[in-house]
Amino acid sequence: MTISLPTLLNQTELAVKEAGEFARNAFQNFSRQQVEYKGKNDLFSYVDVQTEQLLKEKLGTLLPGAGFIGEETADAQAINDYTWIVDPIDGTTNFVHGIPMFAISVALRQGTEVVLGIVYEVIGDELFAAYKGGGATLNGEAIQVSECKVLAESLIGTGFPKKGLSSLDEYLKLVAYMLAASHGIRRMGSAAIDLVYVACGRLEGFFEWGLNPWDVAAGALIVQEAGGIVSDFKGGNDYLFGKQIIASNGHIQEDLEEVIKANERMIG
Ligand code: 2AM
Ligand code: CA
Repeated sequence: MTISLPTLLNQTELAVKEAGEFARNAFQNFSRQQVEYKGKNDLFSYVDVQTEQLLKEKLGTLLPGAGFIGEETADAQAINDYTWIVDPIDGTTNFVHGIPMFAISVALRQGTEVVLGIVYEVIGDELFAAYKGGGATLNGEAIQVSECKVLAESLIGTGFPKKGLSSLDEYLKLVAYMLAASHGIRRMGSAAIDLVYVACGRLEGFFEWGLNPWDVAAGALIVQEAGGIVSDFKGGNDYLFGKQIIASNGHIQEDLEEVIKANERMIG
């Protein structure tokens, strides 16, 4: 199957915007009584499920036969030559608390390579997009990572561990170090948004562990296409399924790796 990535990206953007419209309306009418739990601190609602359903239907028509890995879809193992990797709402905890910072994340994987990615920050109406080799855009305008060269002048995104809090002490040591070594830390509550903020130069770097492929697949490609670097904690490429990710403008990548390596017990 031969596809044109720029054409497919345009079509995917339309599908994502339509799903965004649904999520935006749902956000404006949402009540905390509608929250459900997959586990402790693991929230979701009908909005996650229905947004994913909407996307699944639309994306299915764009690329018949493609696999689909979505956060909410239980039988999600249908990996194919082409596979969609979808988080219908990244930042669900923000969503259910009425914090307007959440995103729809859609990536397309061909074989083992992510070739297309969209992160749509719904309430801010900011659509970040990239396809392999085509650069990265925000609402259609080209974006680049920041030119800042030193950690001391960098703003760093991260997320706090939610489950398996056994490594919390190590994590807090890392945060304490990073706070002193940089301009500060931001915790957006959406890894997809953290990543695209690196891509457009609002953040210099980002690190987190315990994330799933649907949280990072699209954002990681967008960072790379904006001139940045993405790796696992050891500097390798296992950031999609490996549950460890560092992303940066490239200039501070080694600094971030060094700092995280120094917390070796944590990265295991
Ligand atoms: P979500 O909103 O789609 O659940 C916040 O630091 C990031 O961690 C978000 O991308 C969030 O994705 C993700 N996240 C939230 N709960 C999680 C959990 N229980 N396990 C792994 N990742 C989680
Ligand atoms: Ca989600």
